[in-house]
Order: sequence, then structure tokens, then C-alpha cells
Amino acid sequence: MRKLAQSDSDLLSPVAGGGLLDRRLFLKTGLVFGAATLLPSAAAASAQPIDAKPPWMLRPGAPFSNYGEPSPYENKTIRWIAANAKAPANGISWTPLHRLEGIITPSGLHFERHHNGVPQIEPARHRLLIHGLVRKPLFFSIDDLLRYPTVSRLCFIECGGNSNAGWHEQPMQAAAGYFHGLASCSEWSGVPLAVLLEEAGLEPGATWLIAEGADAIAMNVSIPVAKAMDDAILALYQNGERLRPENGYPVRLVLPGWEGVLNVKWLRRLHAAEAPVMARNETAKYTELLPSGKARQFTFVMDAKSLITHPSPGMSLNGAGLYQITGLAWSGGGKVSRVEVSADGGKTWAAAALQEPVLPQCFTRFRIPWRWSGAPAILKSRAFDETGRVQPERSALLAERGSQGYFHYNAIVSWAVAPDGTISHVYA
Ligand SMILES: Nc1nc2c(c(=O)[nH]1)N[C@H]1C(S)=C(S)[C@@H](COP(=O)(O)O)O[C@H]1N2
Ligand SMILES: [Mo]
Repeated sequence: MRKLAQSDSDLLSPVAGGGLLDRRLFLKTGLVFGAATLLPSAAAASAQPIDAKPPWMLRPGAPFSNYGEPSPYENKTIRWIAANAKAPANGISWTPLHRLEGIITPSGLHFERHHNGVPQIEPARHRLLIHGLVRKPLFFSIDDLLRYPTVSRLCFIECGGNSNAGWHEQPMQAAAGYFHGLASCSEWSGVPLAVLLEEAGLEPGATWLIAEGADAIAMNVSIPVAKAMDDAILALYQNGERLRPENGYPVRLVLPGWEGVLNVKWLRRLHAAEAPVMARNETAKYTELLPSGKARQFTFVMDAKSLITHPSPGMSLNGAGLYQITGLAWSGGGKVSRVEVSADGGKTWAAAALQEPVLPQCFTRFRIPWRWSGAPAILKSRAFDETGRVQPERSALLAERGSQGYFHYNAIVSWAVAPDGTISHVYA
């Protein structure tokens, strides 16, 4: 155990209202486990007797497996599915963000949005066509694509409908991931789309690409050529292994930082054109009418956003004391430059520590220590990105967009902590 230095004890002084402490506190491990007998979980752990001969040490363990699965004790770390009763192939499933750590979403927990189910595609029969305003129309098999030089990119995908319960008049009560988990973050590997477009040779008038999937709805959307040439990837791999069927096997588009619907799964066709196709999912859906009567359409870049994942609704705090507040921040605009946390409902804010790596268009993990007094508290986080985007308060978002919204909700999220330690979602 380490002795407290004067500079260490400064770290135990609040840096904002409600008991938020210096973000560097947890870097001083000796301090936390030595001086701060404040961590309730550590105190509880030391009271447990040590089992000298647990049953799993008395005989050899389980045999090997061809493909690993999570521990059966982790069977609550699952996606939550909301499918349409009349059309079960149309629906969503949420990533349990509240049960995950770090920034990577395990592939089996990546959120899903299917407009007409998951096609079981035989890779040998799948083809990708690039045609329209190109000098040389091209067909690619998956084997062809696998021969191109590969790039990898860590980035999030977020559905434009994520967090849409935030528009409800009353705050929805659900676990954080089952509210904001139509966002996930993976390492995607594949071929830069620019390489294939250069091979096909875009004609001068080609400013849009109409991308179409091989699902039973042949979902299509329009993508500006500038983005396709900038950083779009034809992803073949997700977190090191080939894509999961749910996420677009054998090939999908990944457009870092851009709205989920543009990341066409099971990609079969890219048609170069002079104008967008005005498909259902860029006219009737994923657009919104503003109070002025004008519509917002083609809002490609996902806004700056953040959310405290721990503590969050469904968890409860075990008495007053020292806690680590942690959560995720992201922005389609670029890198997250700053995350601030409030423990007094937004009256005062303190800068959270951003855990490396901090990458553009990627989930960023933030953390800040908090000494809870046991009194009612309201926790909030707000994200800033390197391009000047700031996550707005809910009242500001509603003032700008009206209260009839459905898509593109990125307001600050508030969790109320009650004296008994339970946590609920509030508008504050
Ligand atoms: N072919 C096809 N691509 C699709 C969809 C679809 O239903 N069919 N859904 C879109 C939507 S709305 C989103 S948010 C993302 C979801 O990707 P995921 O299911 O891998 O999370 O895929 C997009 N690409
Ligand atoms: Mo979506």
C-alpha cells in the first residue's frame, strides 16, 4: 500500500459539482486500493472467503472447441430483438452496450437492421456489378475481391433511427443498449472502393452511386461519389473473421461515419449515375420534416453523441462511495476531441479521460471517477468532436427539429440516481 502524497490527495477533491473527481485518479492504482477505502466493490470482495479447492481445480477442464462461445454465466449479454409481428424479417436488434467494455463490439453482438431478413448467400454464386456511367462495366466474384490489396478500418456503424425513443414525450425506461444500441463498432477489412471505381473508370457526369443489396427487398440507396472515392470500403472481414451473415456476408459497403442505411449489406450492384435514385430509405425514411416545413434529406454524417454505459438503468449503486463512470462517445465528423460529464444535472461539467485509441469515426471510451454522496444525482455526458460538433441538450434539439422527430436523435442523455442506488432515464 502506498502513502498518499499531497498531490494525490488533491485528486480526491471534487473538480465539479455532485462529487466528480479528477479524471487522473484511477491512474494512481495505489491510491484507489490503498487510501480510498471508498470503492464498495473492493470492500465487498475482501469480505469473501477464498475457496482453496474450487471444483474446477479438481479435475481436467472441458475439451477443446472448434469455435468459442461466451461463458454460460454471461448469457444475459445478448442482443435484444424487436421484429415486426406481421413481417418478422423486418426489424432490429440492439447491441447490449451497457454490458460491454472497451470500444469493440463482438461480431455476434453487432446490432442488426434488416428490411427483409438475412439472405443465406452462397459466396461462390455471389457477384458484384459496377456499371452505369463507367467506361468499363465490371463483374467481381468474391474470390476476385479477396485478391485485391486489403485495408482495415475501425469504425462505428449507427442506424439513423438509433435512440429514437428520445423523441417520446415520456422518457423510455430500458437498459442503455436497448435504447442507444443501434450503434456498434468493429474492425472492418476489405477493398477500398476507390480502387475498383478507378478500374471501372467513372464518366465525368457520374456523381452518385446507386448501391443495391442481394436481400429479398434488393434494398438500395444513393451514395455521393466523393465519399465512395474518399474512404468507402467493400468489407469482407469483420473483427478479423469473414462477415457474419447478419452484417452483410459475403460483402458489404462500409462508409465510415455515415448513416447506417448507406452501409449496404450483401452488396450486389453499384450503378454510377448523375442523380440520386430517390429510394424509399432516402425519401420516406431517414429524412425529417422540420418545424419550418422544410425537409432534412441526405443528412449523411452522424452527429456527435455520447452516453454513460456504467452506471446506467437496470444497474444499481451499492451505497455512497467512489465509482467509475464510463461510457462511449462517437462522431461521424471525425475524432472525439472531448467528453464532459456532469453529476448535477448539467449545472457543472468536468472533462472525462479519453482512453486510447481515439480514432476518427470510431467509438471512444471515456472514464471519470465520482464520489457519490448518496443524495439524488443526475448524470449526463456530452461529446465534442474535432470539427466543432457538440452534442446538444434535448431542449435545444427539440427547438431545432420540432417534437415530431423519429430519426437522428443525438441529444444528451440523463440518468437519475435515486438515494437507494437505482437508476432511471429522465429528461432533465
Ligand atoms: N441490403 C441491405 N442493406 C442494409 C439494410 C438492409 O435491410 N438490406 N439495412 C440498412 C440499415 S437501415 C442499417 S442501419 C445497416 C445495419 O447494419 P447491420 O445490420 O450490420 O448493423 O445496414 C443497412 N444496409
Ligand atoms: Mo438504419
